[in-house]
Amino acid sequence: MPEAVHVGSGKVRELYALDDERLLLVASDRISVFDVVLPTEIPDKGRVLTGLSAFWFERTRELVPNHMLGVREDGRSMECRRLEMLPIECVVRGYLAGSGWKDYRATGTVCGHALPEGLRESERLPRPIFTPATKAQEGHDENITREQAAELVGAERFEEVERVSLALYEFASRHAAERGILLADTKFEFGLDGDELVLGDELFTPDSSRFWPAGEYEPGRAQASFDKQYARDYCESIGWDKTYPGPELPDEVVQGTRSRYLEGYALLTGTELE
Ligand code: Q0Z
Repeated sequence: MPEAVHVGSGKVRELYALDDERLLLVASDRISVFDVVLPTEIPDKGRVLTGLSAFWFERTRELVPNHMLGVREDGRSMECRRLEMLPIECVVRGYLAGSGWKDYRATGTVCGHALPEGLRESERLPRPIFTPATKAQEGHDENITREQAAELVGAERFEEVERVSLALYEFASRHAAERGILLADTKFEFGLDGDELVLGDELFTPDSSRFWPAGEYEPGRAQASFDKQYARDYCESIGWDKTYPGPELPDEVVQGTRSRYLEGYALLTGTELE
């Protein structure tokens, strides 16, 4: 039997089967900006993202079991339990950004949650909300109502993933806020091992969450991204039209972006990446 069989690709990650029960999730150093993967890599980005997921999986074990079996020596590869994934993305929003802000501006609601009038872009919500989405094979996930989500996974399972998702967000947003970082929103993917609900995929990484520096927070506008702002600013400064292929990044932008990832990792985990 070969050591690992490639079974899937994300924009910046690869998935391999190790055997019938185990997968290997590998985070690359690739970076996507405005949804396009750039030709230039950010050294250590993969190890930062896998290290962050591992940090959070270890610390949230009492809230919900997760798929992590271990991180390999390379620091970027995580061995996981193979799950039967649920067909919804579980999103929690504490602030009004991205598609949540778009939907609110158009309808005054997000995924069926009625919200107060007059909220501004990036504003903190009265309380965090669970806003499920479908998993798009290509393109962007589409927000769905709680009723649609309950139809896809069953009413009982829906209540469970909502309760667990809100508890996870509460735990991580408090941890982050104590370290000067706002967790605006985040996405979870759950699966089943038999009848047991298990948290899978990645957890509270900058690719699955919006992290904002608390010191620069100002509602009424889009917030600077903790990790990618350097790269985004550069890409806009050269007039790139945001279609494939993206531009090469100059070394100073690579180093600046790498520093932000390492800084975020150190702030959140209290340790430097080895
Ligand atoms: C995760 C994905 C990636 C492409 C499937 N523990 C699990 N059991 C079963 N399936 C998955 C997991 Cl994590 C699973 N994805 C997302 C990740 C490349 C797609 F690295 N798809």
